[in-house]
Amino acid sequence: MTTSNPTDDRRTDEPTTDDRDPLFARIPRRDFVKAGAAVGAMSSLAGCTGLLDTDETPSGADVDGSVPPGEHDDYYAFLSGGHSGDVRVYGVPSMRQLMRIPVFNIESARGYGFDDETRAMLEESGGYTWGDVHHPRPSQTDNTYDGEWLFVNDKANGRMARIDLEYFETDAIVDLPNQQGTHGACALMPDTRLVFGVGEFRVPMPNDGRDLDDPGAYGSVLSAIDPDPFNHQWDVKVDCNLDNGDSGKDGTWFFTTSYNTEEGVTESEMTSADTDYVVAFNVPAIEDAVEAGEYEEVNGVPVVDGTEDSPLNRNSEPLVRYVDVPTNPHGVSVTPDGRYAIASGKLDPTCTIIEIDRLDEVDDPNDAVVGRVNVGNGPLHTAYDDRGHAYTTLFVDSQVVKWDIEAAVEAEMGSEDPVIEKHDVHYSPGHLIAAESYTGDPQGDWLIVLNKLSKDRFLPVGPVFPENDQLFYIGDDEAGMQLVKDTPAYPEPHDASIVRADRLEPASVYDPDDLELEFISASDEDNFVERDGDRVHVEMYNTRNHFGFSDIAVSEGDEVTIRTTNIEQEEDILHSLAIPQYDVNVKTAPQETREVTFTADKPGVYWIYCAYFCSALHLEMRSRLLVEPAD
Ligand code: CUK
Ligand code: CUA
Ligand code: CA
Repeated sequence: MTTSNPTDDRRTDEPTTDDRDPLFARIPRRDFVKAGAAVGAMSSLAGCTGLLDTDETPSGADVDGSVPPGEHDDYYAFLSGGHSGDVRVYGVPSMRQLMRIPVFNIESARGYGFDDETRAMLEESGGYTWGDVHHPRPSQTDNTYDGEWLFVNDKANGRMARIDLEYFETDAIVDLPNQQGTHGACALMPDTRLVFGVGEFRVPMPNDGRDLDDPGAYGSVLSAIDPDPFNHQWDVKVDCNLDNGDSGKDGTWFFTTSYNTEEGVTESEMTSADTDYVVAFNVPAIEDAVEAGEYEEVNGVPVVDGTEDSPLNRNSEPLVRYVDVPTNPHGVSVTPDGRYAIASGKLDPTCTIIEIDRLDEVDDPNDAVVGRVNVGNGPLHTAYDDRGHAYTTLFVDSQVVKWDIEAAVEAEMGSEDPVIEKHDVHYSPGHLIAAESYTGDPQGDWLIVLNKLSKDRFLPVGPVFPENDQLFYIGDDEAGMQLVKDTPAYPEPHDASIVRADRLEPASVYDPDDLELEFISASDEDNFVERDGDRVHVEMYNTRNHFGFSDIAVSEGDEVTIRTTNIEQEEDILHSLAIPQYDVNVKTAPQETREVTFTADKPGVYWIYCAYFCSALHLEMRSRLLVEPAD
């Protein structure tokens, strides 16, 4: 493997300061030198050439990405957990993992899937115990992250979920009945008016046993969801499959790739054609069709016909435009200025550039293709900085390639000239994401490359390897891309979003008004045990170091509901209500009320305890569940 990371022309002058990057402002000069040495040492160990010659004085941009103990990162990164079903929150540039947010999985430490409310949410969206999260995309206002929500897909079961970024918790899941694998996920920009789930697997519609072995009759849909409340609005149906998706910046077009225009069911069928599509959905035109009643209802959802032969596509304003691109593309992403949609070739060594405004003007959508740059082998995804550069992952070459977008539009089709630099990554990268890359205003400093394979990069831990998320500093065009650190990741992140920390305002305690269940104070009236036949309802507070009741007596066979409030005012003091052998563990953060229902089917004494280490008397924070035998 080769790199063309420039080292020889490295500047040796004083560090530059960059107002946009607060890290520069707070790291004194001597720490830059230390930082540079650390990077140099790491890169030589790793056999990664051309990062830094430690004999040289590092330039200002040789940032090692370290954040001193007690200090905070500049960015949040939200990484998808893949088939772990969660989302992970990292700080950037430290790459410290700060939190995990369960979404489609159950997670005992957060009580997620254990209390009645989250259990019902998972049950009502299909009752699955797992999901496959690929694309975490934050909401935006005016093409800027607004810190309100994060939307994610479930490729395993055709669902989308919404994460509330005040509480960092999943607050809604919607099942998309006409979609089997929801792959791409993204909101409609600039203002998150809709959220889209992109259907990857072609299936009969409805998928009720008809057309079992008639793949020609299968189809996929793009599903539109109202962000608040999180409910399904409509689908638009296509013949081909759909893969990744991204939104234009002005509320008109939504783009997806399709790698199976052949409508095949085997790998060889799916790769038999020379070209596939970027599928461009004209969202206002589709909404007009829905409004005009031009749809068929499938599984209770209005489905608009966006297939190639649809009469709705023969209007002056087609609902869906199909742009030919080389075979089996993968990622598609819109440039920060909203001008171009760029599709990565996967099986073809190029990225195809579509000029978005031209889609409104041209008769043949292929006339909207204004550039095709030869980037290298296996291009999968493309991210952007604030200086007109695109960064594309090359899965096969295990590299990231940096190229110039306008130069690629100027250059001949298939030219390599727009390529500025290639840098090795370790190994086989899928997505990459630059800070606020998919907004109107990328930050241009940090880039995370999500490598599917780590091979030799970490201590061996058996046959299931961690992935390797590599952090690059990309803020110095003269020095080139600089590899700053490797970060092992539990399987398996696919994509990420990086959001400036000051755009979020996370809560540190709950506001009881935001919760459905009523707050239970320490007063006697609020705490009671009520029996109605064989139903027992308990309400009790919890705090350091006790529960509202020291005993709860029930009879074998009772259906017991315990509602509990953590009445602590102080942040970071959590308690849980755990019941051994009853599979109960409900976490309550300060001012939070949760409820759990179970059947007391085992007679005996069960020590209700707190599973969060909350104080010196944490072990004494206990209550007894006494289950009287039935006979
Ligand atoms: S991703 Cu889902 S297969 Cu390239 Cu956006 Cu990994
Ligand atoms: Cu409360 Cu431990
Ligand atoms: Ca194909």
